[in-house]
Amino acid sequence: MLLLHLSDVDEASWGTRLAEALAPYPVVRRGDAYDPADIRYIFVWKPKPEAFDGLSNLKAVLSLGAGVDALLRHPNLPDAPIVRFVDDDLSQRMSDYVVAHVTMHHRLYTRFRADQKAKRWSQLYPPAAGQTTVGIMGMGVLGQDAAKRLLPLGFTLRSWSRTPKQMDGIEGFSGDAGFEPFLSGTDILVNLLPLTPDTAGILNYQTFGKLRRGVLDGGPVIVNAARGGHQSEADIARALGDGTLGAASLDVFQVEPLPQDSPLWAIENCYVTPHIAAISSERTGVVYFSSIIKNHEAGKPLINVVDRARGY
Ligand code: NDP
Ligand code: OXD
Repeated sequence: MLLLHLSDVDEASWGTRLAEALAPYPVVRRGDAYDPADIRYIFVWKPKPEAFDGLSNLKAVLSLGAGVDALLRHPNLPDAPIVRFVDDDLSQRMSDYVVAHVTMHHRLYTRFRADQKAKRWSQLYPPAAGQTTVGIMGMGVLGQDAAKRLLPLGFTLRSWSRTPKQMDGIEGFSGDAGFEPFLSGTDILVNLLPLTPDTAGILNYQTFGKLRRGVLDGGPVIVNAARGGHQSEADIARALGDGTLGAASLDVFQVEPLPQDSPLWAIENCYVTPHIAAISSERTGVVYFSSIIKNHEAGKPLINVVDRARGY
């Protein structure tokens, strides 16, 4: 039996579609009558503290989110494998966001927008894409997809990951020793890391100060589409104010929704979006999670299982 526990998501709609896809396999929702011991899979997004109570025969926890940092912090998380969402549609949406913000900053949007407001005709030629280096932190599913879509646009690309990665046309850096060399040649820093104890707070003033200066007018740029816990918002505000950073695009925040009194709302060269870079689609998600359950029930191994020791 599959149990749904989806907060802030249309649980009824997911439930109906999963029941259709899995029929005759039983699917239940919170509030339905069921014996917790019959639940073999639970499908979660922002599970409440009691979400896993009594689920003594769980075969897997299915995470609607690609990022599992909050799930791993759940106080009553059972010791079952966690399967996270890995999906072409999700990757495409994330890359859409990354490409939009990288190209916007590469073409000095902040500068020309300000010029237009001031009715100022001031010619300044942005560097060619090839002269601009985009550094992607996190070369997993989403980082690799973003890189694949930025490459044909002509950008010079580099990546940073925990273990060494080789991708055609991309200069790879890894580990602690590779971090500063990676930053020192980066003009636009894109964060697609998972949030773990090792990556928390990585977007800080010290990091910003190590990025390359002199290529983009106004200073280097950061694009954070991963997690708010990666960034110090006080440091971002400071760096945007004193020119250490030329601009920032932020989709995620330390506290969401971003509090009304956050200075980030009003900073001209800060582009705030409300955690919408990439949504998990119901259409593709139902196919993905139902096939994982069917395959596992048929004796096949689970895929995209989170490594709890690594934290992602
Ligand atoms: P993956 O697990 O596929 O990739 C993670 C990458 O980060 C890997 O390349 C990994 O290195 C690298 N990494 C992990 N720890 C470190 C470290 N300490 N130092 C250097 N590199 C490290 O994740 P995804 O690409 O699927 O997703 C990334 C994140 O995007 C999610 O965790 C989530 O937080 C966020 N996200 C945000 C969304 C939004 O709407 N804003 C939507 C979906 C996801 P290695 O390859 O060596 O293992
Ligand atoms: C995710 C997210 O991790 O939407 O999937 O942030």
